[in-house]
Amino acid sequence: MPNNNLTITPEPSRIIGKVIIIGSVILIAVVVALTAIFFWRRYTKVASIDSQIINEQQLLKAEKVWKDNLNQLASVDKDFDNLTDVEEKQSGTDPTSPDTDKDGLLDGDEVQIHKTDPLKADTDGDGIVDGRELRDGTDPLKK
Ligand SMILES: [Ca+2]
Ligand SMILES: [Ca+2]
Ligand SMILES: [Ca+2]
Ligand SMILES: [Ca+2]
Repeated sequence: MPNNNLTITPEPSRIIGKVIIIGSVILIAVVVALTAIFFWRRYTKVASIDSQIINEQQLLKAEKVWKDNLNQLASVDKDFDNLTDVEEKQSGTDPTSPDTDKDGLLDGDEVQIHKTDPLKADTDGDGIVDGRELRDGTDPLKK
């Protein structure tokens, strides 16, 4: 009677061969997985740095726009009297009136050219308003 068990039961060398194959498959899988994790981490790190740079650029852009707006706001002269709204606030004049004290001289001309008081129609108090003095050739700063 032939021994069928011999053909069914794997030889010890075959078992070892199978173990080696399974072992190397597991090893390869682990190596592939580790490599994948390594590259994934590296990629996500690079991506997060990229997004940080983009955020910084956006921030710089926003800051520039804000500064431009601020500069534009500072250079606005609503009433065209040669004083910007910001300068009018500093000198106390009305940014919506080109001649706050109604003496015939523009606020900007009083501050920058004639050195007269843009808030006083008659800077030197002699009874003649600044605009009239300049037209008459008298000094609006001296009585
Ligand atoms: Ca003005
Ligand atoms: Ca004036
Ligand atoms: Ca004046
Ligand atoms: Ca005067």
